[in-house]
Amino acid sequence: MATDLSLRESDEIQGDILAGFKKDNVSVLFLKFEDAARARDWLRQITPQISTTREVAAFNEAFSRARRTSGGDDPKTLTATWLGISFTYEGLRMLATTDPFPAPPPVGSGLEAFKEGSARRAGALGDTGDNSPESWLFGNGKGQPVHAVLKISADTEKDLQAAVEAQRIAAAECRVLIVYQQNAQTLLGSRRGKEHFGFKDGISEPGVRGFDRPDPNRPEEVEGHPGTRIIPAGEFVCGLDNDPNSFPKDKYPDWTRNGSFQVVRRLAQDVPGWWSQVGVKLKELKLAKAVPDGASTEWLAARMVGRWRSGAPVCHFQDRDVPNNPAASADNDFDFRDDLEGLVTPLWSHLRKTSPRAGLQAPDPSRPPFDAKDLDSRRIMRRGTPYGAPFDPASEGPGGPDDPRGLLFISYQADIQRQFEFIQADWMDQSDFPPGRNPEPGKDPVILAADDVDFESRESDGSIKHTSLSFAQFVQTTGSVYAFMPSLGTLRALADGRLTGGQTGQNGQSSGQTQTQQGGQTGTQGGPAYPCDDFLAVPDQWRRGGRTQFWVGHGDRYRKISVADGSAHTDQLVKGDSALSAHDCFRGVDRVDCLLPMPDLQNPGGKSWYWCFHSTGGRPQYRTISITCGSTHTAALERPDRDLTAWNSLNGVGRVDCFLPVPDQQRVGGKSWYWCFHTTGGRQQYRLISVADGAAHTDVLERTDRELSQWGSLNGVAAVNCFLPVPDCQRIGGKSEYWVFHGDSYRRISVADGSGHPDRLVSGSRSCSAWNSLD
Ligand code: N7H
Repeated sequence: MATDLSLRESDEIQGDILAGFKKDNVSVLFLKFEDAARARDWLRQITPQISTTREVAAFNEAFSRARRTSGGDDPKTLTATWLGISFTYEGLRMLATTDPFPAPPPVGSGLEAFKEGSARRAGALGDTGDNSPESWLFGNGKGQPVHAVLKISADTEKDLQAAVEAQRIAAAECRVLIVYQQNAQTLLGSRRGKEHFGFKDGISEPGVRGFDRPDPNRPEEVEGHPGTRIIPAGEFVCGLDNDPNSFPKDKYPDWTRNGSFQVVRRLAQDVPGWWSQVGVKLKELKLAKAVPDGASTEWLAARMVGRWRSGAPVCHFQDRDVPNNPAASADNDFDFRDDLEGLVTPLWSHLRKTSPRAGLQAPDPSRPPFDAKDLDSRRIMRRGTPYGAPFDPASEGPGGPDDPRGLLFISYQADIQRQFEFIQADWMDQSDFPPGRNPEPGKDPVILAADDVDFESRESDGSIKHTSLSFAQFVQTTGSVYAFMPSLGTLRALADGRLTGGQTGQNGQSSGQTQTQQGGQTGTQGGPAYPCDDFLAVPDQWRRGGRTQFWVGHGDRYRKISVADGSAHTDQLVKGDSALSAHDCFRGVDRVDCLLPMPDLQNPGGKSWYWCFHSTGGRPQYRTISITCGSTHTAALERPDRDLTAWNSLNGVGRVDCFLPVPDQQRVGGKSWYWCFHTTGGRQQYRLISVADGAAHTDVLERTDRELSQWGSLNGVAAVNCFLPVPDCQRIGGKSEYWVFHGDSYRRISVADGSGHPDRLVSGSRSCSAWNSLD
């Protein structure tokens, strides 16, 4: 059975939730709306720039592939800048002009936690004393309110600055104030991938059903990541299937569907303080003869975390760290079942406090330990990045002991209460977790200490010795916000002042109630439209009897329509939706990105040939198919999938969206020229390529990528889905006309023959629902 990885293709779920941004440079802008109507204008403007899971997943996959090909170096030319947007409860209410919770959310639920916000939940979370909201830099509920959180992630500092500057201008124009900006960046050199205490982070993230490929031999775990359990997507994305122990998926309000709740916390780390405490505690343990003679500060610190600095787990590498061992650093294949007492990895270590796996003894010791599966509903998706310069005792400036540094902690979950808050309040901050033990294990000494932990060691007679260690706290909460990261559909609805309405199916395209009119205004109209992925002219039905027939692809379906010649270009549905999977030649294809007719193989001997581009499983590929002319139009697979890298001219392309044949350069001198529109690094660009006639169909990159803004006729279009030639307006008076489909709208443009191929907007964007055949 084919593995369902359809979440990788989601245009609805924002990037970063399932497909992490994974960028070195991050800026989080905490925003306040001065004027709700202007904030909606701002949202309408930035929504097309918001990353989707499909884009980020495809990029990450292309990046990893290029890295493997180059023997481990980062591909310098593959870059992307990602944007993610989320809103606090007050922010949602202002945009939607209505209360997102007309009835109070269920008591004790994550929805209630979101509505109350981080500052009001502070007491229960250990955010008291030095950690209390009074000293927070944002989200404290008393200073400037936070309505939205914009996360910007880029490969280089320069790209980040440019993106932040553009967003500053866009926000200022719409009276959206930046009340706080927190920059963060991955540490460099030998510290890469580590947080400020010096430990590798981001190793253990949950796998997600429908997004991560299961291992054929251990289907409950992610392929290539032994020990990483695959858990239901509904634990992170509201409204999707979730664990039976979780908040019922159908009790989430409609506007949350395909969105995720986000926790953002600025956690300041006192690095010298933390390490000197470890040294002091080691001396105490040595005096108590509770540790082996050779135990070092590193040895104890590794037990506090549960992993050594390199990431190697203490349970597999008990005596010392194994630096420069990539397999050990990524090792996640353990579950503590063989260490229920915590003699190897202490029960109070950060790892076991935040994710006890299968090493959690039930309070009644006669009962078996919990199964790791029982704790699936407590997992969170962590997307944090360190901020501040790394500690350097010799530095008087950046890097000095007083220089601010810490972790910009970000997590995604469907239920803030059952997931983030439970981990923090009921596990990390509870001395008696795991429960029923005497002495109590103690709190998490990495983050939430000011408590005694019970250090256990084995005596020579086999008995267990308990040594109490008192830890002070060296991580301080200095800002916190609970936000909601909506689906793309809900973002469009919010920009229209509604909570729902722009909503779509699970991975789907927008239902088309948002219409872009000429001039860039947005309004609503009509029934749902049929957003088009691609058009293919039926080979022998071009302008026959004054009508031209096309197949129109949409997701995993297609239909047949016809368009009449003449000024009205009346369109009709010829045949309703069929499943792509009904044809062998599309087997395994989730969605066709575009079909390119082979220029010299159109109808020789009653058969036409096509390259079919698709990015099933997030991997850009193409296959060759043929279609026979005549009444049945039988389609056949001629050559199976190959990677896009087989095309010289498509080097570095993330996903091919569509080709526009250069009208006066088709089969001229044995070559045909195309503008190739592609999405790479999260944004659409276009390049010019040529394909030669002949068996090899040699392709050449004729001109490298350019921005869409070079096309005056595409002004305001974020990405073109496909071009449809207006059948009776091809090369008439030196001009060819096309309908350009973008989002759930279309417009009409013309392209002139000759050098420069000047383009012109013929008529502005309207909803696709204006087509009878696309309703
Ligand atoms: Fe933690 N650290 O450096 O010690 N964290 N964390 N965390 N954390 C983890 O396995 C750290 C914080 C989790 O599945 C590692 O990926 C620091 C909060 C969870 O085995 C390291 C801070 C919360 C895991 C750190 C901090 C969590 C985890 C090992 C704050 C939740 C996965 C790397 C300054 C409320 C556990 C890895 C698993 C791992 C550190 C905060 C949760 C090194 C410095 C607030 C669920």
